[in-house]
Amino acid sequence: MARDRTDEPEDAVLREVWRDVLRRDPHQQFFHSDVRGVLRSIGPVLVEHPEYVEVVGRLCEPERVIVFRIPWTDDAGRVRVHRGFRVQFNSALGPYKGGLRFAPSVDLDIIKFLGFEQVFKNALTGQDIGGAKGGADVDPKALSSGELMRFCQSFATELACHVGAAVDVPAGDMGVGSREIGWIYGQYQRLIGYHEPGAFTGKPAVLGGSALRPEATGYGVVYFTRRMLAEQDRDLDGARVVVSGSGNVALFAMDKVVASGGTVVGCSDSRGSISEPDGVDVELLREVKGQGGSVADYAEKRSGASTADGSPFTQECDVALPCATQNELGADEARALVQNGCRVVAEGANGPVTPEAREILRDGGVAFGPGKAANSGGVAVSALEMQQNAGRERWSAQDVDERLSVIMSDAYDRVRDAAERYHGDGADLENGANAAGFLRVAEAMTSLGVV
Ligand code: NDP
Ligand code: 2IT
Repeated sequence: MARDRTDEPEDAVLREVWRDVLRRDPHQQFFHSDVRGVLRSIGPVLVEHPEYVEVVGRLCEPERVIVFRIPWTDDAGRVRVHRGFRVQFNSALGPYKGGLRFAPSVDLDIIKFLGFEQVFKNALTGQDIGGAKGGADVDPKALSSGELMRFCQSFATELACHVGAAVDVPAGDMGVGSREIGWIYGQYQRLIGYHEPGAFTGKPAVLGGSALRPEATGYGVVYFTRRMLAEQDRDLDGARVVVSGSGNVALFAMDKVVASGGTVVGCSDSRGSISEPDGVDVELLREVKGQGGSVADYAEKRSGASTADGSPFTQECDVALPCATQNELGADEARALVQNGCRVVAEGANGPVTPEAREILRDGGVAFGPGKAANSGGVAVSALEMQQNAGRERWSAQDVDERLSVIMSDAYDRVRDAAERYHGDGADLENGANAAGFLRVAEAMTSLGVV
């Protein structure tokens, strides 16, 4: 896709930016695909705001890319080495902010793609945070708890001189939860020699982690989905929902679907998918996953559940929430969703729906909520955690939930309004998210001058 000349932007400036992106890193397909989507959306914004044309080239080049070695010793005494990353993409709106991913598939392409997404996502939250992403090419599930702690400490030792409450504030992502953030923060604090809880978010509550940060992404996706359904005069009450994944985002999204009167009829993990028309028992699933089990292990305990080899999205549903990983919902799944009468697809994960699948959904009349808006609840509550840490405050779960709900609703309005303004009535939310995110970042970059 990336090298197809017919895919080039028509506008001369955007075309030059696109060619530079391809030339600099010819193999970064995830990053290319994301940049291309944004360039496609912002043309009409640049017609209204020609003063923002000059920021586009700078916006597509990360401010700083940090790649480092992570040496550590395993339980057998063997020295192991992994590669760590932090891409500090854009700091125009505030300190760099974004998660850390531990997964074998992590490489510079994935981290740049996630960092670029984060710039727009963070802008859409309305909070003053720049965009970044990081991680390491490690499989945390293959490590003992002691090994993982030592790994996190080695990772933090390298990262320490690049982060800080006013510089760059990492959080969790796939394979990194509050336990790992606690270990990373512990090593960071030891190195700097004083307390700086605002340097990391998603910490355990006892270290200053915000109430509802673990739940925030999953709850936020459902709040966003409710606004999408309301646009169609529908709601979640009685809706059949497929949620892929069964990690942090997926499980809390399932909780909120059930609390909203919906039924989770299917889910998945890295080892397979299940279907359960009468509704997944989310607490039991959480328990099984917490013990290292799979969705298939869960299904064995439930008479109404069955396992399937392929994707969870080929079964009948009204709403689909891909909450596992990138590129998990392709053309075949999109066709099945259209055929089965699905009304809304909202991305809990980053980039789970392929560009081809998005087109099929659009043509099939299925509303699509892009991740940079729909899953922004996690980073939004991270920003609330930074605020609490800075003020030495602790807000109640109810207080945070009310703020989250308002932030998601405002993000929806921002995206909807930009879609209509720049791409016409009925325009899809992806164009709106790119346009609205760009407007905020471009204004900040222009105000700062050429830096
Ligand atoms: P977790 O590591 O907690 O969970 C990931 C889930 O996805 C697991 O159930 C995992 O399976 C499953 N999975 C991984 N790879 C595949 C695959 N190839 N096919 C099917 N299932 C797979 O991560 P999170 O829930 O935190 O993150 C999920 C997504 O949400 C990611 O895209 C992340 O970037 C995004 N996100 C996360 C945020 C957060 O706050 N955590 C915020 C915004 C977005 P298994 O259980 O077998 O390991
Ligand atoms: O993709 C994401 O938005 C996250 N992993 C959360 C980032 C954060 O800083 O809370």
